Amino acid sequence: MSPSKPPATAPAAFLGLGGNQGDRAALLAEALRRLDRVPGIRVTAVSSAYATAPVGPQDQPEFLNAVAAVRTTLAPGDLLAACLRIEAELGRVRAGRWGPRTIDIDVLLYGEGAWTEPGLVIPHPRLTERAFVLQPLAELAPELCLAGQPIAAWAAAAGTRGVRRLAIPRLWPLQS
Ligand code: X6L
Ligand code: MG
Ligand code: MG
Repeated sequence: MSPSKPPATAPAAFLGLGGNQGDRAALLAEALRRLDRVPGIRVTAVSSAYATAPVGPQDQPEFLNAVAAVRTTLAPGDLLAACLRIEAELGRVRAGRWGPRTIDIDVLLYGEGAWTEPGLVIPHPRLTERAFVLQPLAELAPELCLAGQPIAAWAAAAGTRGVRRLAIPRLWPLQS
């Protein structure tokens, strides 16, 4: 392992990944590989992939969503910058609000903390409403407490409508 990989004591963060253009599974896997290769980011666990109905504008293809746990020595803003760089590398074109995308990588949680800076709010403000992130996040961290309730309770409240867990593709462990 590279010496630049964060130690197990580095803050744990959770990233939400999703896309609905191109080879969605290959793009998710490539995004995870690129995240893990960033100095200061180590991917430690990845949820199942989920096929999810689009939320917001519905005249677009079905999404593939997943959540990754990472350890990072990067500050939240630098973690977000790495996510946005990988989105751009993987062909994301920002066309209109909430439109189709090859890959979207959101910083959902960073340690126990709350952070706000221009362009970044942690915890992600709509995290507690969206089944397409709560279901995969609940696989990785069901007992993690968010706004007074465990993730599992938020996930149960959000339900599974429009969200289907897939046995394949398995996104983890990363293939070299
Ligand atoms: C009214 C107006 C109600 C807008 C909801 C919801 C907008 C979610 C944007 C909304 C509204 C979003 C994904 C997605 C998007 C994704 C699935 C967003 C940003 N990203 N649907 N829709 N997965 N299934 O990753 O989350 S656009
Ligand atoms: Mg985003
Ligand atoms: Mg998003």
